[in-house]
Amino acid sequence: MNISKRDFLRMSAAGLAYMPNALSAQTDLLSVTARVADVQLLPDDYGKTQIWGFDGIAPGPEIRVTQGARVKRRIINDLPDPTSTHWHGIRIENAMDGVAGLTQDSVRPGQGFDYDFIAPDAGTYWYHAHNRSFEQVARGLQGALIVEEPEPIDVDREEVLILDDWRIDPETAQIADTFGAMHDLSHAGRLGNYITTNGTYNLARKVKRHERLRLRLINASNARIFQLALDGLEGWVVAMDGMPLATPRPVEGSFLLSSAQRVDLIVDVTAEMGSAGHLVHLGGDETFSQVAFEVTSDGARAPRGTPRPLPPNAHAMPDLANARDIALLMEGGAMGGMRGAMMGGRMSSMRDMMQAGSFWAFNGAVGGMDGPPLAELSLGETVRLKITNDTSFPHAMHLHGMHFYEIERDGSLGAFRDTTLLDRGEVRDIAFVADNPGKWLLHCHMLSHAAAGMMAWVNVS
Ligand SMILES: [Cu+2]
Repeated sequence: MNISKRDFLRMSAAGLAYMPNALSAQTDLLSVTARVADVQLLPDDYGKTQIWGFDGIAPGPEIRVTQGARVKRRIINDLPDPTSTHWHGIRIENAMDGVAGLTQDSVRPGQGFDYDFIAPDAGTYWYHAHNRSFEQVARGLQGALIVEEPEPIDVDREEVLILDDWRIDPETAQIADTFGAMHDLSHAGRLGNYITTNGTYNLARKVKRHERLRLRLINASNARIFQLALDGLEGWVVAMDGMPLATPRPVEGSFLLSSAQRVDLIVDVTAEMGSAGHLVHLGGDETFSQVAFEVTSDGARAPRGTPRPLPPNAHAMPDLANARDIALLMEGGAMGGMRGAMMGGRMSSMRDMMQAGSFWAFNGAVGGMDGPPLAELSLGETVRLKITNDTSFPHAMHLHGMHFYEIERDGSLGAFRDTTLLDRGEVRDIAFVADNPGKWLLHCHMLSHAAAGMMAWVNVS
């Protein structure tokens, strides 16, 4: 794909003029440099892989603050392409949301952007590139953003586990340069052929029997829906997308974690001394150890039973009785039967859409950031959004700036999330209080889908 004329104009606009690395000594801002690097991503008998990473690693450096503290980072762009950085799941002020083309200009090579915001909610979040994200995230531009509770949680230790998949050419050990491939745009997105946790394929940790761990799982992949289970670990879900559950829920069987979703588990090691517990990834007919927890010593403590819930994050509750109803119909893609949609203000055939690299429509129009908002929302009002997935693929819909409740079939409030997974044909209502002013993206987090039309935004004022 070429840089659009509009992006080119943005890139040529005057910005902060300084050289990478030159200014970081003159400021109290910590800097992170997005840059190209060669890393040992594959097993040792393969060569190194060139990635794009924050500080040259993938995942990037973990950013960790206490609830209510400021996150201040200068992100320096030492990449060949413009970029921006999104802080996924944070109730952030709009100007810091990092969406190139909506909340800020893209940051061109050799320049930087100073992000400075408060992290109001404890939980597991992440940061990632948000310009040509279907390419830049696939190249490695992502990392964990952890907001700790003010008081320590009753666990022995915690592990941040960033699940990712990569599309690698095994002959060259390089990331396959197939960004924006038609098949990915129109089918299930860019799925990889090499799965990692924290940048390695065989992550293992030594643990004690009966040790209690908090596992912070982050799915940083472009499109993969991980089906996960526990083996030799007794676990409870204590938070989803950063937000605590009122009552920890035992992990029974498997659970799904879509692109961009997070789950916090508290697990007790039940595997025997000398064996291992596993976070298990179920892939088709096979199961894999995503992470191994090798029991190398006997803990002194016995099993502790159901953990206490994490302290809640304070949020406004939706007023469903007075909610504004908005519908979002998702159509298109391969085997979707859509014949055409509005594109650039004109009714276009699927063939014309394909030639423009667009395959999907929201409410009959190819989505993007250039058109009008899906809705103009009044600050503080409750929105009830009915999302209908009338396509042949699952989609992971992400709202920026505000968490939402999934509405259960009986009308009650379900999970409080920032990314909701809709299976093919599924209809789901979500509800949120529009209490954060600004322009907020609502898009599929299968990043190839977002690039191909599954994108909208709302304006809260
Ligand atoms: Cu999608």
